[in-house]
Amino acid sequence: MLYPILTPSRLLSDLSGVWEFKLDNGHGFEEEWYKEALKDPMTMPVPASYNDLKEGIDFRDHYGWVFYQRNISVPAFVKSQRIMLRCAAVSHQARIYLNGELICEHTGGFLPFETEITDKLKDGQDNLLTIAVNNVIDYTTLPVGGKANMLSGMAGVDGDHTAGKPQNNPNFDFFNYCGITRPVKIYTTPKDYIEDITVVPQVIGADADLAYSVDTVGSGPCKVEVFDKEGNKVAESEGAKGVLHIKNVHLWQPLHAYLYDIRVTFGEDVYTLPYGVRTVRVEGTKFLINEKPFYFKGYGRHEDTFPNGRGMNLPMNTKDMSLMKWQGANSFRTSHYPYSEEMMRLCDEEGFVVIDETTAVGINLKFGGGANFNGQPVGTFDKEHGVQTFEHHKEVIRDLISRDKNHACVVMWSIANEPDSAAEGAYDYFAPLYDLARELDPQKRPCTLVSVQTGTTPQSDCSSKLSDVICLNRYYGWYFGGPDLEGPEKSLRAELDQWREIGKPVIFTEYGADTVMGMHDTTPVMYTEEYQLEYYKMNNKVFDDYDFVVGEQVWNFADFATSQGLLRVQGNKKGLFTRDRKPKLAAHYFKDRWHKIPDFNYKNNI
Ligand code: GCB
Repeated sequence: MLYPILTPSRLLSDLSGVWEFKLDNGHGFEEEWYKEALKDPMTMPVPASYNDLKEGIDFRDHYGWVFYQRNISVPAFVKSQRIMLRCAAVSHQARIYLNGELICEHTGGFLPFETEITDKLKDGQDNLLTIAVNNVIDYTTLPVGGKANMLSGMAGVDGDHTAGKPQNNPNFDFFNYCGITRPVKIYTTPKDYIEDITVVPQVIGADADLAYSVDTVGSGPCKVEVFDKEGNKVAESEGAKGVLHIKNVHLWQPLHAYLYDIRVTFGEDVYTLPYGVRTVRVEGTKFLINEKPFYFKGYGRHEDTFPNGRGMNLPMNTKDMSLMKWQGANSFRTSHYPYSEEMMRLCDEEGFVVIDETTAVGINLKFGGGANFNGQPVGTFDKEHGVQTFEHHKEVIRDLISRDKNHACVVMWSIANEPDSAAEGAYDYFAPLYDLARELDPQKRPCTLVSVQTGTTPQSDCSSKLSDVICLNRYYGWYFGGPDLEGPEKSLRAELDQWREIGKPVIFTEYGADTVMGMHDTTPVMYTEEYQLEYYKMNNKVFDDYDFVVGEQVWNFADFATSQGLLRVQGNKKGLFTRDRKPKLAAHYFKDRWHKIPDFNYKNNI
């Protein structure tokens, strides 16, 4: 799916701004709120998560639907074009009404969807646009929620305490922010238009061949041209499919990005795609970018800021990129959902390497003692009582790859975070999903799933067979041991000795310790900044001893909001930075360490 842009043939209008807003009282649909202007609405910015923008727990933890509304109209001069309404992300379920008519429904909170409105707009008048948004998560959704009303497993209590009023029970450790979290836009195209563009690079010596295909609707001649940064045309081709040959190609390199502009012309339609040329593959225990062994230095992150919640925050994206570069990092994982298209484009521009994750977090009923769904232990993949996410999981993989396939920054797909990957039925659930991702990705990037520490071994984890790279979330010295770090160090070494036998590269995609900014002690006791430092030093010392460990991504880049619970002091405090991006002690330690570790060939001499 193409990112909407302004081109010589396409108009773009961003509907960001202050909309009317109302929480559903349980009768919104029955009373047809979408048919006329909302009565007694509040104001609400779009894009943003609404949760932190008004006061009170009932507002923050509202369960169910909310209604957003505004008027739209388009200038008469675009009426000869095809007019599209596009939402970049609505968490988690959307129903869109135009002038009271349901025109589109979508499930899944982190990927774009669009609908044509050309013939639905009234000429010369305002049109009432209503977007109803539902935040309910359950065993059919991604991310996964437990039974409504039960207190979260992450809260550290057994699941048999029920809450008084309906509420979500996230089976994951981040606040269930929701709303219209990314921009809503109207864009136009000519009636005969470019629907999609796919480009696959192949580097041959100093040159590159870009195999392209353009999906079109209607008829017309198709031309593709490639321009370098100075605006010189370096390749061109005719037809909807073909190969573009670039002589002396300038490669996109981690932290040294280079983007060409690929301009596609189809009849009257024109679209320009920024494009980085690079290769990615796994060989033995090495992860090769442009044929050189790459070492991942960076983070698991969240799209989480105050008061935007998960709402797109362009200044913070820019600040985060600056902080990550200040630290000498080169990569992050989009834990635990696809990030905004704006962030992915920024990573392309800045040369940041991304492991691109789906929304599949919480496919693990062992959290909360297995009590999430029926109040009794249930197999995660139990056909009757387990998760019912498989079909939606396929949709998410399809939509994620369709959105992000052309990004140079994306070097690997993460199919899920911490699923119950050693459970009965896990292999059968995941094998078709890997097949699907591999079939759909035109660049055939490596695929992984991010493996949980509890209940998995290299022998039992289906990731050992399915993944090209083993990604481990490990908390030796935090949830597993600590404050003594000697025992955890031995256990970590013992585990790595086993992974060596699998013969695949290993990346630590999470390791970390909760740390309250400003809490210090001469003895590194848990929760102090000193303990976080000692914890990381121990883990890093071990990673450095294993040549097949090809990356370290700390948990987390910054502190972030979560559901309330006994283990969460106003959120998860494992950040190297606070939520407002002030560095803890360990941030300085990593700055020193990562600037000494080269992006390539780090482990060559071990
Ligand atoms: C994990 C999860 C992550 C949590 C983290 C923690 O394993 O993948 O979502 O936030 O642990 O801090 O407990």
